[in-house]
Amino acid sequence: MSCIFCKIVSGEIPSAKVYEDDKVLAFKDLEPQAPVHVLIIPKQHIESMAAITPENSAVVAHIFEVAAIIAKENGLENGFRVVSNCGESAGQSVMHLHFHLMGGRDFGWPAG
Ligand code: DGP
Repeated sequence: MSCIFCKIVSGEIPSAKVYEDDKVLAFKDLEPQAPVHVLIIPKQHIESMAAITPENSAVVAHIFEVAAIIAKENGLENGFRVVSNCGESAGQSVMHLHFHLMGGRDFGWPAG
């Protein structure tokens, strides 16, 4: 298994966990871009948003439920951003589906 996020799921690589259940893991990003920057990932290896199908999409809905919980726990009442970079042009660097939950500062739009 070469996927670094699969290694974080298995515990082979340590992470600062903020949420875990049987389907999903959330942990602090190593290179935070905001005061709160958490990565929320499915435990199952899915390469990216481009690999979402009717068979595996339920975990995405669950990830958004978890995002709302984490945002509340971190006091992000003023707002937060959830981003999933998909593919090379979007800057995806880890090929395991993940959602960046960022908050604690103002964000510009459009991003990038
Ligand atoms: P992206 O560029 O959208 O694929 O985001 C990947 C993010 O993953 C990037 O913000 C840095 C983070 N990251 C990479 N390796 C590790 C790691 O080993 N641990 C943690 N906590 N974050 C990592």
